[in-house]
Amino acid sequence: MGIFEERLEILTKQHKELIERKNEKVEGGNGIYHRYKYPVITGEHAPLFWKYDLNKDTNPFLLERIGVNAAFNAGAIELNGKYHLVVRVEGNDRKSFFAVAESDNGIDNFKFWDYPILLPDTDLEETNVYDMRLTKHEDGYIYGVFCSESKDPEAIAGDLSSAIAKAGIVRTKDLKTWERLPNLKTVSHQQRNVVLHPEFIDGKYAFYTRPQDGFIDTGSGGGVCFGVCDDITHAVIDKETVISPRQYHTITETKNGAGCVPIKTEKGWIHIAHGVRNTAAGLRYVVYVFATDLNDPSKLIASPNGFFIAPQGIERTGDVSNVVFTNGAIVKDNGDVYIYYASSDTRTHVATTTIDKLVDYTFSTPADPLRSVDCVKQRTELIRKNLELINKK
Ligand code: BGC
Ligand code: BMA
Repeated sequence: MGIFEERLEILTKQHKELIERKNEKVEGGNGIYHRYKYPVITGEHAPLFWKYDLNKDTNPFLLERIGVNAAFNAGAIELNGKYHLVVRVEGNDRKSFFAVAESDNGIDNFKFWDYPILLPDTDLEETNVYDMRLTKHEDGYIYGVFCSESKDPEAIAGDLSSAIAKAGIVRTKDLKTWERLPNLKTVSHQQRNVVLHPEFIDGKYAFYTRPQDGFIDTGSGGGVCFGVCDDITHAVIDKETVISPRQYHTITETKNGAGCVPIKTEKGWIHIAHGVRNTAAGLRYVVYVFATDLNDPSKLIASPNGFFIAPQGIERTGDVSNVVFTNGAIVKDNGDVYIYYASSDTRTHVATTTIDKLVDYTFSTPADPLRSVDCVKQRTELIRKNLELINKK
C-alpha cells in the first residue's frame, strides 16, 4: 500500500471511531444538570472530504488542504424527531461558517451534513459570521439570528482589529434553503448575541439584544435588552429596555448576552445566557440563568445567583481559554432539556436536565446578595437550618 492509501485508511478509521463513539453521562455533579464525558462536536468531526483533496493525482501524500480548527457555539433545534445543531465551524484561516450536524439522540453520533451552509452574500463588507440562534417562530419559519462582522471603516490607520458587529437574520423551513433578510437595525451600532423571541408580543416580533458602544467594550450598554419590531423583513428596533443588567462584582460585570431562545415554562420564560468578567488572565465567560414574566417577557422575575455552568477541566483550555458559551438548547415534549454549550471557543458539549429541574433551579435558587457580608448571612442561614435538621435526627 502506498502512502496515500495508508493514510486514507488510518484517517477513515479514526474518523469513523470518533463519530460512532458512545457518550457517557458523568454521574454526580450539582444535580441541576448532567455533563457528559465527551464533547458532542469538535473540529475533528468534520468529514475528511471537507479538508482533504481525495484525488491521488493531485494530492499524492494525502495532505490536509483546508483545515478545520474548531466547532463551537452551536444553535440547536429539533426537526423531524432529530437533534440538529447549526454549528459555528472555524477554518484554520480563522473564518467561521455554519454547518448542520445531526444526531438521533442528542448526546452522541452527531454527523455533519455533506455541505456547510452557504449564506446568501448580501454584504460585501461582511468578513465573518458566527453564533447562530435558531428560533422556531409561531409565524411558521425557523429564524437564524447570527453575528455578521466587518472591519470598522472608521478605524484609524493601522488598527486592524476594530470591527462592527451586526445581527444578521436568515429564515428557513428545513435548514437547507435559507432566505436572508436585511440585518437588524437598532439605535446601537454594535449588536452581538441577538435572539428572536419565539412568539409574537402584541402582534410584534420581539428580540433580545445587547447594545454596545464598542466592538469589545459595552461602554454605556446596560446588559441584555428587550425590543420589538413590526416587520421582520425590515427589522428596526427603536427602543431597547434592559432586562438582565450588568452589575458590579457579579458574573455579568463586563458584559452579558442572551444565549438560547427562551424556554416557556408554567412559571415564566427561562433564559440561558452568558456573563463575562475581566481578570488579569483575560475575559472569563460563564453561563447563567434568569427568568422573565410569561405575559411580559421584558420583566425580570427570577435571578438565581452566580453561574449555571462554568468551565471545568478540559473545558478551561482552548483557543480562547476560560470560556463557556451557549446559544442553543432543545426541549423535548417529555420535558427533557439538552443544553449545548461550547468550551473555550474550541468544542461543543451537551448538558442534560429536565424542565422540572430547570424550573426548580430558576425559581428556588436565591439571588446574589451582591455583598460579601450578605452572602455570608445567606449561607449562614442555610447552615443553621441544615444543622437544626441534622441534629434533630
Ligand atoms: C470573534 C468572536 C468574539 C468577538 C469578540 C470576534 O472577532 O470571532 O468569537 O466573540 O470577536 O471578542
Ligand atoms: C463572544 C461571543 C463568542 C465567543 C466569546 C469568547 O463575544 O460572541 O463568539 O465564544 O466571545 O471568545
